[in-house]
Amino acid sequence: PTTIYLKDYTPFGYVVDSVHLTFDLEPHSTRVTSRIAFAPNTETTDRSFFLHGEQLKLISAKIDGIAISPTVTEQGLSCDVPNAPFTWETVVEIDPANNTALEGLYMSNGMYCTQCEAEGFRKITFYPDRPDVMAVFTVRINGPHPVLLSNGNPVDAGPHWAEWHDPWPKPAYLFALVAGELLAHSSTFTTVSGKHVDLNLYVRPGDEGKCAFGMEALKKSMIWDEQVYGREYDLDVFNIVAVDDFNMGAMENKGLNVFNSSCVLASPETSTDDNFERIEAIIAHEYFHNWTGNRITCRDWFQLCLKEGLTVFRDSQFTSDLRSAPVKRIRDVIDLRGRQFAEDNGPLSHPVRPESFQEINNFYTATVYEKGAEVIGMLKRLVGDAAYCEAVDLYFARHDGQACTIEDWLKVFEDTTGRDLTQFKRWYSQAGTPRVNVTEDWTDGTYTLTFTQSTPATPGQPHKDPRVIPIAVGLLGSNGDEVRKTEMLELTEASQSFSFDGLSSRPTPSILREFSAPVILERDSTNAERAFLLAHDTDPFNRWEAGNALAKDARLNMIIKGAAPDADYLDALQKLVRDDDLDPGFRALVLQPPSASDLAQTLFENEHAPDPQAIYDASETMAQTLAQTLADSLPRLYAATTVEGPYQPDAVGASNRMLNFRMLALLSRLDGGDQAAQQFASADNMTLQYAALVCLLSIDKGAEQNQAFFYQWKDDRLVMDKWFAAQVAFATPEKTAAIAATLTQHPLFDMKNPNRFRAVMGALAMNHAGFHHISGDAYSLLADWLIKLDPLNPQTTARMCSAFQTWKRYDADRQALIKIQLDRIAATPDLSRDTTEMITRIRE
Ligand code: B3K
Ligand code: ZN
Repeated sequence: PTTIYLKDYTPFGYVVDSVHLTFDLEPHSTRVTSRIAFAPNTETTDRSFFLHGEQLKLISAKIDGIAISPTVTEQGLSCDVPNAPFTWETVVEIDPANNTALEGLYMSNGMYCTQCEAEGFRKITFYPDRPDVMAVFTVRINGPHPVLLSNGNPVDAGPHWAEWHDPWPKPAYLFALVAGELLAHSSTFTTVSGKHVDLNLYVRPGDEGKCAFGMEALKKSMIWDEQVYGREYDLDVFNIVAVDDFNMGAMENKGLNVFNSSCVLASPETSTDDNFERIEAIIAHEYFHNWTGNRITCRDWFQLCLKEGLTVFRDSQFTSDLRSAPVKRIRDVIDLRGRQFAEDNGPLSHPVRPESFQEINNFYTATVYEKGAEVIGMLKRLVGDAAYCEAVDLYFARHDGQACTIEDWLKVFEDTTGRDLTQFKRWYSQAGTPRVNVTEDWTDGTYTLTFTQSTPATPGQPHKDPRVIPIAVGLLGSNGDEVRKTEMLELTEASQSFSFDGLSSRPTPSILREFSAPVILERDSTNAERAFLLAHDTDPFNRWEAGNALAKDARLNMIIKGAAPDADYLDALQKLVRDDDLDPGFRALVLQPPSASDLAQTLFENEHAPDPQAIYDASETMAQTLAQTLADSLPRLYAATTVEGPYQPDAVGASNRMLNFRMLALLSRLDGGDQAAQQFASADNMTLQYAALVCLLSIDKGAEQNQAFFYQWKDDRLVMDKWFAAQVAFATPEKTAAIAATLTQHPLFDMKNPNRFRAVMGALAMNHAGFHHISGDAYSLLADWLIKLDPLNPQTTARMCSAFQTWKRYDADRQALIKIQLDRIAATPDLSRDTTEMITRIRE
């Protein structure tokens, strides 16, 4: 496979003035007629003419009306063209019904839909399929379906046809088409300047009762973007379509967002609080792309974080504004440490802006998205809120309608603030998570913090230079008062000290408040200090972080030293649980056990090969001890967090239910699951029903409820995904692989549906002790299914290979078992480019 390099970028020799597409829809032989106005690109002298095209049957090609015979390969087509404006016309035939890769035009339950990002448009017609070629599209669809949709505004329609025109020039990856028997849940929105917009959420018949929440989330997003970023919507319609077979969450096609149905459909009976929050965030994310991604797009795919990092940052600001900001921040950091740190500290480590790739779909990663968002957050902390707004305004004013780079993005900050961001740019070019070590000194009334930064080598990057790291620090006095408000220290050197004068006594530092930079902070601390911070820190994130450090240390001591559950930790939690002034969601997060993979990563960093079974055993013992220690408080707090009245997916209710779930989980350790069984039986919403099922499965009970759940929900695909996943995710280690294997034989298991495949195989990989069970059964089961799925759906297969990315953390036996599977996958004949690249990188 060929490797593509950022440094090799050159513009295309031609610009596209307009594109006219006609689709004659047929399941196995859809005809796509294109008429494209090309003109020489004055920015380059290179006039070679190559159009991408894959899996297309060329029927005819013409230049200015004259038939030609271009050279066609598996990748595309080339031919001689005039060195002057010309009209290009082709007719091609494609087979959507046999498209199981779910890229390009494909069929899902009888409906046609498209997924073009990153390079799927080339499976629809011959085209310069690169984001820096932007054009105005007009699309005509001929087909018998009642709903025929494309980007932009509707022009006209008749029986069995519809025409759409998108006035905003866009790259081909934002093209979309949908056709099918769909129902619309409709509403309207009036923009800040008084423009009327029709909003539609299209779903399959039967799903119309699950649209209301998504529609409200869309309107909230539209208002928020006007108010916070000054961004107004720019078409007469905004359409969203829910699709059951989809490789990822959703896609921001201009005016026609396509969503995985799991990321848009919601109802109290079928969706949990977490589902509601996630749906709200994804709808916002895709909507926000209209400006950060669509109006201003990426020059090339190396710049992916330009749109993704910024849009993730925007959607987390949105969720923080609508819900609890501290809870959102804590959850984001848990997620970052779980997924991005694992990636950044293993064989798949790559910079936020990668410098090479074989298959770009393999770079839609936690690093590009979540670390990309953290980088924007750091930039905002460094320049301040007002300067951030000014720079972003300039970005929109200067680059609207353009395909941009990270350099363009940083330049608006340099121009508005006068700062030199050369060193800051290392966040985009250097892979790996910086370690920041802190020591402190207290001499003659001066308190000094000394920070030392270093980043371990990552693939292809043996040497790392120091980065600019914003470190938010506050100081607390002995009674818990803040003696120094939060200050943003800028660490720029490999090692640097910061002093604080005028203090009457040695303070307790609160460092890296709000998790001000995506680094690993190394600092010697005591249980007493952590308990103090958990009780008093004025920064909610660090308050949680202190509890999290206690929680992790207590478990690590059990694992490494065979210690008993730590009394200080148990005591601190007892105080926390009794503190009714604290937000229930916050308390739930402190009570949430650190994830097994987070513990494994920390063990590995401290030169202990993690033993997944030992991590599991320690966590079980801790849960049992915690339940006994908190026994008196559990029933009271369980009752106090039971939300009365009909279910509402609001933040306050969800926050109470988070703590309610923690209480039930602990209660189940004491009553053998009686309370959970009762809750399961009486639940009138999925949050409570699913929580009860999870509590039961986690103590290896609930067979009866599991079956009842199946009969109640077997006709609801999305709830069935939960059913498949829960049984695997919460299985005990020795049973996990067998349960997953049995479920793959279930009549409702369908490997072609990515949600169902991920429900079983994703849950298998997430069940840490089960996946890494020393039998090796889970490793070989996952490999079997990756090998089966690869010829059908390379994208989903490649993504799931990352389950193996942490393999070098583990002991020699497990490494040997995993190596066998990696070799076996690598040796599979005709393995896709996607999976080949992933396995090669992981094996290195
Ligand atoms: N931009 C899409 C992701 C496309 C993934 C292609 N493999 C969704 C999003 O980030 O909003
Ligand atoms: Zn995105």
